[in-house]
Amino acid sequence: MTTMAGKLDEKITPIYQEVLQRNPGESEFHQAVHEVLESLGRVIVKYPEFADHKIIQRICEPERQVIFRVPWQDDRGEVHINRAFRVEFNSALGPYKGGMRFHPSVYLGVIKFLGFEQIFKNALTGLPIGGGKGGSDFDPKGRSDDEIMRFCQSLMTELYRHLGEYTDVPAGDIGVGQREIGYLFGQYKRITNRYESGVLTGKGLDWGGSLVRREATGYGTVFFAQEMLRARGESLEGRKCVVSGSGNVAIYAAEQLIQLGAKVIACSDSNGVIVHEAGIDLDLLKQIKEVERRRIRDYADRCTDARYIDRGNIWDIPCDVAIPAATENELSGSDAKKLVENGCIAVAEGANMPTTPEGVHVFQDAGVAYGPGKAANAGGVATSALEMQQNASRDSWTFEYTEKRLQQIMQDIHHTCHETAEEFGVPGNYVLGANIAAFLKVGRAMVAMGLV
Ligand code: NDP
Ligand code: 2IT
Repeated sequence: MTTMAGKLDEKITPIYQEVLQRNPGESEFHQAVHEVLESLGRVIVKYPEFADHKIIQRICEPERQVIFRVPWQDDRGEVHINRAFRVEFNSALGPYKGGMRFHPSVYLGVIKFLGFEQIFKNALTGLPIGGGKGGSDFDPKGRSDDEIMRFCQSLMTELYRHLGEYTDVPAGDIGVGQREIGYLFGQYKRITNRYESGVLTGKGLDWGGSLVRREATGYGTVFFAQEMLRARGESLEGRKCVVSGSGNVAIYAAEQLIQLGAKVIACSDSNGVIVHEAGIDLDLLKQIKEVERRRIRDYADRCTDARYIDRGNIWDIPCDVAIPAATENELSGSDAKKLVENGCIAVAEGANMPTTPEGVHVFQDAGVAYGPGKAANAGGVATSALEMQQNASRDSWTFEYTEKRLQQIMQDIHHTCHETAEEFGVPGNYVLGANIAAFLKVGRAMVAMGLV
């Protein structure tokens, strides 16, 4: 449990109190709402019409929430029951869009925090996508392919009725990658008798997927870090970097860091940390995580100059640039202090809300270039929207073209956040810049569409 570090405007405090009272026990959702509401005091002074239309209250209430049972059988025939969610948060800018997370920690509060963040992130991409998120408390660790398939089929047997390329378009997140999207798509296609490519993103390249979608979140996060450094006359070249996690986002953040001349010296999973001062061997990391689906510990067994720290804290490793890419609240106030003491100059969030509110304030007070997840990791969902564009036109783009589009989108997001922060009198504050720019875009669309 974390405390909320900043202050709310007196007109906004009662709105937040109501969110707490209407959504008891959902601490991650409270945290995400508080962070956005902290930024909005200046907005309602400048644009009182948003208060008249109760835009903040409306944005904090999901348009629709679906909770359902997912029964499935394991390989021994034993029956299991999981719970799944889809929170369709806001469709002012486009169909609900956001990933599905399979992890035992999933409950309504986690999906609501992620869905809420997604509204603002998706607005920042400049593409026509609303905000949503889903997931299940299913734990995929150690499950066979057949078990994963049966689980995905059972989940989609309920979820399909809520989806559609113009309605709600899921993708991956923790525990959901191309394999799971394949099983979900197959079942959707079978039930609906429609080859509706644009109903899911993160698909395989042979069946409607987009080049660069796999790499997009990690690459985009690094492009954002590059822009933050460029704005200060610095670069990533020769920088020592630490990337937490070792999943989809972490691996491709590491890959892009290396491509831009930085050195990645550490990564992690929920059991421990790998430190490899010579620089992480990406092929080995991909072999262990993507091909063999094993634990990060194996890296040190196969690479003798790397060290494994069981239960270690990755933020103790001195670095210039930190990329949290595992999960929410993985980087505390004391971790942030340690990073600052060790000379860290930039933090770009690949994960959603990985830094606690105390940690964010430590970075901001120390003048660290800090890019919040909803801006820095928006490259994943942006490329999902590019996948939808390709599906709608029955076309597929080259890697080079798609990567250029991604890079341009990340530069535009950085520019938007940077300029908005200046305009509202808080230069360099990407949190305020991101929250205000995104809120204005969604809020204007909601006002224009009337009371719906
Ligand atoms: P993956 O499942 O591919 O990888 C997740 C990584 O984070 C693993 O190394 C995992 O370790 C670690 N991790 C997950 N949960 C925890 C936990 N509770 N404690 C410690 N470590 C944990 O997921 P992604 O890479 O897709 O997602 C990582 C983050 O990026 C999430 O916050 C996600 O919401 C965010 N994100 C993802 C996008 C995408 O396109 N995939 C887009 C934007 C944001 P272990 O194997 O030990 O569990
Ligand atoms: O958090 C996120 O932005 C994602 N998991 C990706 C969502 C998407 O629809 O591609």
